[in-house]
Amino acid sequence: MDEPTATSTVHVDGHGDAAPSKVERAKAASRQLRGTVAETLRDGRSHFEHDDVQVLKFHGIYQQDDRDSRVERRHAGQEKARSFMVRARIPGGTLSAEQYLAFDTIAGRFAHNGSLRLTSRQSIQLHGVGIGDLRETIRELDEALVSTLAACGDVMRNVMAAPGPIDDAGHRAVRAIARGLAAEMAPRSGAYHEIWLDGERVDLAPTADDTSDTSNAVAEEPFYGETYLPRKLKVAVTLPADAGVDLHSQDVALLAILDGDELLGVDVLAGGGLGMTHRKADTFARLASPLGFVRAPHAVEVVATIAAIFRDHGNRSDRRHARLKYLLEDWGLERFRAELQRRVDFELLPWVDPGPLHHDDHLGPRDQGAGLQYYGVWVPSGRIGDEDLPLRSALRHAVAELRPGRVILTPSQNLLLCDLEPAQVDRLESLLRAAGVPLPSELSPARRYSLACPALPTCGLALADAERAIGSVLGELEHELEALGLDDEPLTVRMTGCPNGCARPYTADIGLVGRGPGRYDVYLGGRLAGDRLGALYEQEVAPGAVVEALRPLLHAWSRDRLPEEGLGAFFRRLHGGELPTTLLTGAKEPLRAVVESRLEAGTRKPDHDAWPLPVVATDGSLPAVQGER
Ligand code: SRM
Ligand code: SF4
Repeated sequence: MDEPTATSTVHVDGHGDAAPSKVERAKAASRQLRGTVAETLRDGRSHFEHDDVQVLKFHGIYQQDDRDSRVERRHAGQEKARSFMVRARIPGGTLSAEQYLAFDTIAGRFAHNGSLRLTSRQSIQLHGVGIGDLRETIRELDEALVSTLAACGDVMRNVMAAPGPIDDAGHRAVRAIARGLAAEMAPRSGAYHEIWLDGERVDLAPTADDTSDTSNAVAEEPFYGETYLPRKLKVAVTLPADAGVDLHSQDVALLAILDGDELLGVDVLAGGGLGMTHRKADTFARLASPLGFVRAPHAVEVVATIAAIFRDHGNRSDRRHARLKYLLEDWGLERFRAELQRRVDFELLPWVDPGPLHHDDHLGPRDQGAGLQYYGVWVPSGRIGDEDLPLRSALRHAVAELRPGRVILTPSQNLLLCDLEPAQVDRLESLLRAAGVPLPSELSPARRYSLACPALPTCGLALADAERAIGSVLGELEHELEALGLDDEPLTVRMTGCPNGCARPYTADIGLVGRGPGRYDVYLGGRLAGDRLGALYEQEVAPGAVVEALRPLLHAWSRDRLPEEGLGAFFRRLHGGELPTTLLTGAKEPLRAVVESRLEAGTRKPDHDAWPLPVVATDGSLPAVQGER
């Protein structure tokens, strides 16, 4: 591919007349992700300083501290209890059994409580790694052929892919595109090897304080240049039959369109993203808009070109506005499309109707084809540890004994053991049962589909608990739903410790978003398919008061819902067409009072289409999803 290269990169420019952000300056001075990371490690320091903290992210490493002990330590005049989160890059979430076992071993040696944390983007994080163990952690992952480079930072992040291990043409195509993208968009800098693996330093001009000569930067990073992207870029590849990657939350999503076994091409969506900031009305969550369709050979190039437009025109002054969604909003879809078309020598064709999209969490025993089966294991909030439940030991035992051909991580923080004989699936279930691990068939839908982010005590941005708080909320909700006869109804509950949206709360039926310690904003109106944004229902609710806040609505749902109508859809119908917005901003008034007064007046009659889709493309609407869950 000749185009796109970094030759047109706006080096350390800001946005318009505005100065570049501190992070832009740190990137430019880092000499392709080197900074002084190696020196800090060599000198045995306890932590990294500011610019290196930014550089480290590109290596998949976050400097964190134990938020639980922060105040106490400050009062005692002690340093923060610092440690590191290490995130891997695992395209499409696919690991071999050996790689899974390597993660388990490494977590046992270096991570807090030996736990592994599956992420909402099909990856694994290790928390609590000491600074002195970082090199060994990365070296051992490298030996297992796993990299952490570009798991974080202003690059294309871990590419998500339809998780089903099915060996059909659609899944094969999706996996091939995801692999192609991961290879094409990986940073080329030798810094990762120098710092973590072989220690050999390649000295590059320009030096830290001379950023004017960019020729070496472009030579080493032909795509990313010296300042990489303005912000992260999240990409997913999927197909209508297995569309559970939350494609509308992605910066760029590709939806494979097949005719029989032939891959015709991909529908392209762009500009999704969920992060926003409380009380900052100019930040918003946005669903990706349909851009068009490109033929199969151009699938990788269309993403690389969108990334290049983002690289060249994204906001480099204000990181709150640096995501692709803001560029799309600033420019409008037509200008963005025109720029994309101008840069490529293939045609951007009209969006192809993909038909209904099917969401599948792949949990429990499933046929895989060719006499094989796979089994989806439910992992509460993605945490594989041995503390509350001996899940880590049970999975280690199962993977070591059964040697599944693949272990696939799903976008719902779960894990699939694949390529098994039917008898092995029986054995797996008995191992899980013996360890007391709940089987998917034993879970309520609310629990099964739930997601929570790590939040406290590791996340530096958390305002409240999530992973540690969701269990009690689910328990109370299950109780209420059971009493109302709704315990079998599919329902998504997602909880985050802040409005950044890491567990994708705004597209859930019920999204709980941390506002402060023990206080959550409640969003309603999404659904399992992730293609609807919710709206703010109530503010600052304590976890123990969530069910109470929802009770009138839950009662009305049990009474007046239409067949197949999920809570989010019911809420949207109740509110009719009067919900104000195409975008969800941080400045909304909560809707609870309006909804409750409607409920007192009686549920409005069905009017499914009245709720405007949050973002409707000029040339077509978002695809329909099976049912109205
Ligand atoms: Fe996230 C930042 C965890 C998926 C939006 N996210 C963070 C950090 C790194 C906090 C930080 O910057 O210091 C969190 C680490 C916490 C910890 O202790 O582990 C963190 N994000 C996660 C994970 C682990 C949540 C999970 O429960 O699985 C997910 C890791 C995915 C991966 O493997 O790469 C994760 N984050 C997401 C998603 C969901 C998705 O991508 O599908 C989103 C919403 C989509 C989006 O990007 O808009 C998301 N994370 C953010 C944001 C808001 C970004 C924005 O531009 O608005 C931040 C804050 C930031 O980047 O400054 C953030
Ligand atoms: Fe941290 Fe907020 Fe993301 Fe949760 S949503 S992991 S609290 S940044």
